[in-house]
Amino acid sequence: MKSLSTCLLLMLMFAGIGDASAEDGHRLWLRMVSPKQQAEIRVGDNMIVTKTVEIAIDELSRFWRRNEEIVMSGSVTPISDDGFRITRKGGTITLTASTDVGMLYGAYELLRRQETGQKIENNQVVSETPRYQFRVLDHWDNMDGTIERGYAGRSVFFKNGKVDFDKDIIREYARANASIGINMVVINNVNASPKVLDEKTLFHIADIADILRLYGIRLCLSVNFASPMSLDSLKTADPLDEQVRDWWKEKVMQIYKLIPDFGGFLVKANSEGQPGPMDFGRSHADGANMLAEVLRPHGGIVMWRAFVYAQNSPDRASQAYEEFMPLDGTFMNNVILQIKNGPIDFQPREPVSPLFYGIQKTRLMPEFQITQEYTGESIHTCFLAPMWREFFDEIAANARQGSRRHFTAVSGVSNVGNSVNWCGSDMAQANWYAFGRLAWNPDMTSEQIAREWLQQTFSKADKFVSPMTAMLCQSHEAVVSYMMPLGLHHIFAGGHHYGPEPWCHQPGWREDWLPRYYHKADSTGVGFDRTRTGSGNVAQYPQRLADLYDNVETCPEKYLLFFHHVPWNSVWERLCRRYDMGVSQAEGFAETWRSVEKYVDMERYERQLKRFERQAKDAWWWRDACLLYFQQFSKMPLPQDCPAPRHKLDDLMRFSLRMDNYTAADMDKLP
Ligand code: GCW
Repeated sequence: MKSLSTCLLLMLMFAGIGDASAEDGHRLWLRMVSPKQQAEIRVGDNMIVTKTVEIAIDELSRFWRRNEEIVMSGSVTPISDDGFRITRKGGTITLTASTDVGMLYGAYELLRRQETGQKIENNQVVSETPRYQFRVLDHWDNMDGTIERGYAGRSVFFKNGKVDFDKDIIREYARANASIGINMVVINNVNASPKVLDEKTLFHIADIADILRLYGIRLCLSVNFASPMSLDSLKTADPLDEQVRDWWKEKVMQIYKLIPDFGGFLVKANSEGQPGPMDFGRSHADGANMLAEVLRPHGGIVMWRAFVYAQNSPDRASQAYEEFMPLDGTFMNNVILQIKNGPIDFQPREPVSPLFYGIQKTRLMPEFQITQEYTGESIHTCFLAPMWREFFDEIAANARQGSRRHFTAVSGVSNVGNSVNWCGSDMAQANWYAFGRLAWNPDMTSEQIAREWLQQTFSKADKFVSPMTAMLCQSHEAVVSYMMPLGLHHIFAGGHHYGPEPWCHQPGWREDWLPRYYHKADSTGVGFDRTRTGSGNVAQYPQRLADLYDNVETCPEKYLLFFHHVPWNSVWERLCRRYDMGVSQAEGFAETWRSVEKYVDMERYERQLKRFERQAKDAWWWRDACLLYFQQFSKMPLPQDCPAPRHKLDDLMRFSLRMDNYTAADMDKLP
């Protein structure tokens, strides 16, 4: 064993991270305070001290405040997948890992336990390995610096068409990711500019990769399938064309020369206007395999998105399954199909995409959306862990029924931008945190995640943590209730996805971009008939689920209007009550927040209070807009004990919200 005081100099390099400063939210959940005297960390001789291990040592020596000494030790028997083991014997805690990244994860686990008051008992063994091999954050950042569906400012990677970043910010970003186990990031939008593969651009991207690598994170890129045509004037991007294959081969070699641990490509092909193999008469598999083949020798993967839907199809929910099921078994094994959790598009609630049950011979990864495109952007508090848990639980429940799909990766569309608190809203940081924690261990409960996030981010006082945990864990259901209860979905206006516009009608627009395609409200009832006698979508599910969803009596109420068109008299009252429940929950959020004021610093308190107040108003807006609009068809009165609407339908219909990205400054312009 050698003492590590020699590493102190090096540690100074990382000073600055986590220093006490004004509470602007920038420090995220990493608000650790250093002890007066740095902890001494001992390092076993069997360990190679890489730069990543140095970071682990630095974090522990600066922030470990307990009396136990820490010994870091390489593992004699391998611990798989960057996992770690923590044991305590008397006053010595031993952290064991087989890889340097495992050591770093172990260090963050120790600090998390310290910060959340979880003791490690004598002789206790804490042993963890991540459930999924790739835990991926997808950024929808454009090279001009804007972020598609981003509500937290501009890109931290790009500006004015170029790679442009602040090294300290990228280091802090990487550190935050590593602290929750994220090990891959895709830094650019799936609607990808070919320019990202330009040699000059790659050169600068490599600088970002150099920083991420220290924290065990592999950089990936979204690629435009027609890049060979745009960048080098090839006549085609046909994946079976020799020249095209050579082009990609060379490009990939160029990338690996600059970024030896490059993770791979994410591809949105033949979807929403993006080019793809089908433009050349080839299949998704032809396209994905061509890229997989050139990446394979370097250890890279292809994440091929299954988010496809053709114009004006009878049921958008069925499209991806129809397109991808016939291809199952034809993808190379370094291709992972990246499938959105639900069959439509990141709605507040959807059933699990049937592809997760159907696909058997291809690797899969769910794609969640951390950025709140459809759940209130950076204004509404909507803690998404319960929603993601619902997904994992349904997959697990179905696995017990015999049809099972093991996936090795999980991805989430990031909510990070250059705003001072990274996510635009302080509460939205919880979703970044929850994504990482669930990608590491999908068995964690939402309460556990909320609790530890709150303790680290705000205060450990139980009078703060308990009510706020309850509130966070309720928030997703509340959002579903006041926006789109009982299986309603996509009743946003085309163009923005913030407020309600169930009436939205734009001549010439694609039908499946308009709310009425989804709610199908008419004089006979409401909801999308996806039964066997309707669109037939239920038949894409395994028999047990298909039967369950097909029958209006057994269909879970939360999916009722997703699968059934039901008469008004059977649903009207329930609908009204759901909306009201959502509204009163949202009103409760502001109250809860006021009740914990003394535990929160001024800046974050005020900033968040405004948002909670807006959220409550928006809940009313949603409720009134939807109920008054539907009432034109139901012709039924609101139940007697339901409060009178606060808005008039005409006023709401006249109000037009044509902005994509809100800032808090816009909040007052809403109804
Ligand atoms: O959710 C929708 C968004 C688009 C997005 C697309 C996708 C990146 O409205 O902005 O494009 O899905 O996931 O490809």
